[in-house]
Amino acid sequence: MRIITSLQLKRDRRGVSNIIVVVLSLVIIIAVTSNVVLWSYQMNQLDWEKIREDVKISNSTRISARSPWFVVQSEYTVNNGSRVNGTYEDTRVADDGGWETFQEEENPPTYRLDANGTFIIDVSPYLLWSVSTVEIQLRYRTSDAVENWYLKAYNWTSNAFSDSGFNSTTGHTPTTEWDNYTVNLTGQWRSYVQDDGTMRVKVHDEGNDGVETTVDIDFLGVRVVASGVRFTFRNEGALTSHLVSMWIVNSTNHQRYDTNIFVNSGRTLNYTRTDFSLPSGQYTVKIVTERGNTAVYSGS
Ligand SMILES: [Ca+2]
Ligand SMILES: [Ca+2]
Ligand SMILES: [Ca+2]
Repeated sequence: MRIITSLQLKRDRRGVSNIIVVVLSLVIIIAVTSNVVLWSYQMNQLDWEKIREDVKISNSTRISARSPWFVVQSEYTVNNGSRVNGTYEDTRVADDGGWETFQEEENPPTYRLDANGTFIIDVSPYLLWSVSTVEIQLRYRTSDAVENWYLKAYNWTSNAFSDSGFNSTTGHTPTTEWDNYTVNLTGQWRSYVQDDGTMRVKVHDEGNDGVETTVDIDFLGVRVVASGVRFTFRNEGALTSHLVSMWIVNSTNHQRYDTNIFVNSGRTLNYTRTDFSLPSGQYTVKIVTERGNTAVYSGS
């Protein structure tokens, strides 16, 4: 009787341990299978996105691009005359209702005004080798139209303010309303810009005259005209494309550039670079998307 009970107990224990083994095995199988299914689904999702991405380069063109305006960094130095109202910050934005007022020197019968400020061109997106010229623009208003007003820049070679080589050296005759006066430094611009982009720009009167003039300066800025490239991208896919790099390739050079461009589905996007130019002759542009797709454009 005792032997039979003992055998029965052993069989029950084996049965329980078999059940535990089976249950544990099932748990492991389910965990492994679900991970494989999930991983496979994620892979399929990425593959699906990659396949459906369809971005093209529809054009690339050499262009001439104007930079934004670079404005004065600190208060103007008034060499002749005086500052009577406002600050240099009022001259940093055009047509904003704020201006800085200067007055000719009170030394009758002659009145003079001469003020200059420091401007810094951002040379990281506008590399100096790509610059073809520099423009200076003044928006101002005078209390009389007796004399002309002049723009000059500091020539770092001759160490003097000058307008030598400017497209206009005859000054601007004011209307006593708000006037824009723009000069272009032509191919001579390089003498007026330091390697780090620093320029000094001066506004001054025509000369000794008998009328004490007040000058409101609403805006004074400099900008570069740079050569660059404009690319046109077209996203014909259903998903937004993220373009992460670009290659410019010709027979002698393969150059890679980082990009961070998003092109929405169905959209055409123009994208300008002024930190490099297209090589002469036949070239190929290749873009690479974050999903690993590429698009190629050939031009000359
Ligand atoms: Ca004068
Ligand atoms: Ca005057
Ligand atoms: Ca202003």
